[in-house]
Amino acid sequence: MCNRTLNDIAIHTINDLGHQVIRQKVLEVENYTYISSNKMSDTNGSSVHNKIRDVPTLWLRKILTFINIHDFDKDGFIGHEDLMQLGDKMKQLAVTEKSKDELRELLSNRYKVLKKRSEHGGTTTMTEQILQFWEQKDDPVAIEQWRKTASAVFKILDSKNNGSIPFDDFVGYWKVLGLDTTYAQLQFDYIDTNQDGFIDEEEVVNARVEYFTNTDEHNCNRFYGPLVNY
Ligand SMILES: [Ca+2]
Ligand SMILES: [Ca+2]
Repeated sequence: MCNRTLNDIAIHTINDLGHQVIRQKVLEVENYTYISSNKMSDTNGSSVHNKIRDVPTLWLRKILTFINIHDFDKDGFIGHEDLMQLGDKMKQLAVTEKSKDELRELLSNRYKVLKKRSEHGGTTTMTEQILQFWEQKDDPVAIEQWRKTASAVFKILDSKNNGSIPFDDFVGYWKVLGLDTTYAQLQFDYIDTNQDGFIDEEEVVNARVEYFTNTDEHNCNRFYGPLVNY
């Protein structure tokens, strides 16, 4: 059963710059749809049009939220500079040697992915990043990578190195990401599927992967906080 309160939450904390960027980028997405649908002679054009038109609204808001909170320099997409800033923020959480190693590994892997993309023409706009998520959600290789990332995030947050995260450690993650922690307990309870009051690695991995792969309009997963509105 979906928690109604979670479902009703809209984002309040997004700053003006963030909001402007989101609005502008969503306009770009819509514009992209329009241009593509008018290029019917272009075989790729019509398939791109279908893809964007089919993207469910709630899923799109989840992805926009993910991109927005990681787009620290507010240029509209997640790039190298954002990765560096994420590393700086996550450093506050990585207290054990094990979690410091995990953070280095996580950043190095993400850096490689970004570098590889930029060498192949790269993902350089929000529209492209959204479409990429849309394709990846059905790609077992991408999903496996998401699992690995979630597992690394879990190990970074596991400050006592005992395979179990209490609410305090989870809320620390939301704080460094700059999320409104008012709703952190609701999401913590969502992740804690066996309801033992702690979140373990499997629960975190499942919740993070579900965030990206579940396209249901009633999905209550708010792994990255309240969703942006546009
Ligand atoms: Ca950026
Ligand atoms: Ca649990």
